Amino acid sequence: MPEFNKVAVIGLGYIGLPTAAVIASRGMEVIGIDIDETVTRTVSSGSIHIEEPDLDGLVQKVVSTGALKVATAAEPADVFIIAVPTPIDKDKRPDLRSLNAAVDGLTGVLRPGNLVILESTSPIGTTEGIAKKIRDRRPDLTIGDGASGGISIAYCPERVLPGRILSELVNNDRCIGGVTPNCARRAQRFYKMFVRGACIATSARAAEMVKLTENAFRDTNIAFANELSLICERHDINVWEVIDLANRHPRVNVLRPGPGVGGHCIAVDPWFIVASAPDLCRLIKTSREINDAKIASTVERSIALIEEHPYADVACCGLAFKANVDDLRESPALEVVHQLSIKYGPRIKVVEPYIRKIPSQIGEHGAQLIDLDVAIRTCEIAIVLVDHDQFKMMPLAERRHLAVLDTRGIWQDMPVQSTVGGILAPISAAQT
Ligand code: SAJ
Repeated sequence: MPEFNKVAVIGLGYIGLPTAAVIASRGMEVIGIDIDETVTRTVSSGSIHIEEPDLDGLVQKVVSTGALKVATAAEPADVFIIAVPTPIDKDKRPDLRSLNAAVDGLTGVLRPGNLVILESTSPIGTTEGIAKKIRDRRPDLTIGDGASGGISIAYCPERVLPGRILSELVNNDRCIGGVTPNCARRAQRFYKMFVRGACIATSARAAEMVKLTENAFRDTNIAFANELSLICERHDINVWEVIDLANRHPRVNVLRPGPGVGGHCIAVDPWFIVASAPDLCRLIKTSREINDAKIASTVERSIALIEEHPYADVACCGLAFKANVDDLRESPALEVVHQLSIKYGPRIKVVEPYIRKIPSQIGEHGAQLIDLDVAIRTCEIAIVLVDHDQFKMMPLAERRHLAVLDTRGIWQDMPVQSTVGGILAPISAAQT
């Protein structure tokens, strides 16, 4: 009899739904649990509520075979995977309300020998806190190895990149932290059933710190690139050229500057570390502040360019937090366009191929969502905020008339006289 037959995945978002679908496709019985009935309705009809390559086909398949079912409350299973949002509150401290509700929901249905795994990004000590809560509420259960009837509790952070989730879920290495070594080994056995990457056991606290470290590391590196872009701008040097040339050094790999850092992970997780040791977190906190400040400087640069063309319409290219996704959460592009729409109203034309409806906070000022080719034909100014492939592929001949602020460095082929920190100066007739 296999050790793990039925798996409950709590939270059917960007991580939970693909995880549930992949596990179901490996022959296990999966129940996807979400408190949002529109989500469970969508999934139970074999559809999806998020944009992710190939996920629709996989969900359709596992729902139609009955391997993936849904519910709005926890029910008994062998394994529970918690994949609910763990955002920050207005004081930039972890907001664990969804996580606590998920743990409360599953405590009542736990049975001896269950395995409980937390995948949500969490502050250090959260997994041990879950073990304590379970011990307090269910004194009939012990924590330990499933073989002796104990409940095993582990932390295994998700590491997948939106846009490549299905492949990274299976191929990435996993770091698995148990509240005891036996808990880690048990969770390792579970992940090996569907993960091709290495599954490495550690303690729960170390695994929590590993996850936060990964995203804080990336945030700090992007902050370096963003700060560099401002310094290059001051010195009238093309930052993209500097980065390309510096990266030819065998031990240098500068990341790309942009309009700020978005998404629900990198713009959020470093604050979990800061909240845990405020007196020690100088670099991590400053990096967050540098990346956040890039939004304001992008707005400032946009205004400077728009003011040079008092009657021109402005094509704002991209709202998503990064290339080739539909996700607008914590998106710097969305914030930049929001601020420009307040100032310039109907002159703002938004191009975002991944959404069908303009967000209300932008639309209410008269800005419209239009197609890229229309925007390029009818606008004189373009502000590139996201490096979607569709924007990259726009031929030079069709966009050479534009005055461009290219915050992502994707249109570096424009025949300009000077490039200033990502700004491609407007081309005069004499220059072309
Ligand atoms: N960005 C830049 N310059 C760069 C790279 C990224 O400005 O050179 C910006 C992006 O445009 C975006 C933000 O950073 O606004 C974050 O994008 P990302 O692609 O770096 O990361 P996410 O948020 O999509 O996913 C990250 C990943 N973490 C790391 O790469 C360390 C992913 O593996 C995690 O699973 C995910 O966070 C998560 O859920 O924690």
